[in-house]
Amino acid sequence: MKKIAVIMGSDSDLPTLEGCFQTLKNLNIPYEAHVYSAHRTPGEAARFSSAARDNGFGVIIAAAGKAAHLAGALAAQTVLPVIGIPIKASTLDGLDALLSTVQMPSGIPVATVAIDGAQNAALLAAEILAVSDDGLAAKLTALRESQRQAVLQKDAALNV
Ligand code: RP5
Repeated sequence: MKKIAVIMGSDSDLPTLEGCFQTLKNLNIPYEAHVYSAHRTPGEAARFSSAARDNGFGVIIAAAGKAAHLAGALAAQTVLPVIGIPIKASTLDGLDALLSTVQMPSGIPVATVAIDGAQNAALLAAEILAVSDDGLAAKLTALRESQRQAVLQKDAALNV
């Protein structure tokens, strides 16, 4: 199975990514996590991304706050799908990072999840890998069913 890269702009983003790591672990998807900043370590970020496909990665998840250029900077170096997680890290409550991540100019796409949407980033990355992995697709289908059952139980509990 291809690996997923989880790149964060700072180790201060790490707590927000817990849901991403946990979801990847639950699905038994191999991943690597790194701290590379688009601003502070632009060379390392570019080198990682340009080599990621040859190094066995299938998707890159990029989490960053404030003027969050990381996802776009990584996407510029690869044709692997890049998923951006805007991190709530400033007085602007993550709206700065959301706009910086989602408003990519034409030609270099970044699939952007919600502010702090770490779990959805992992699930979207898994769905991308599952296009060519029936076993992973079955796990994701089972997860959807467990979510459905959980909601139905909550519904039933309202009317006892
Ligand atoms: C971004 O700036 C990082 O992704 C982080 O969300 C934010 C603050 O970084 P630190 O100053 O905490 O290192 O680059």
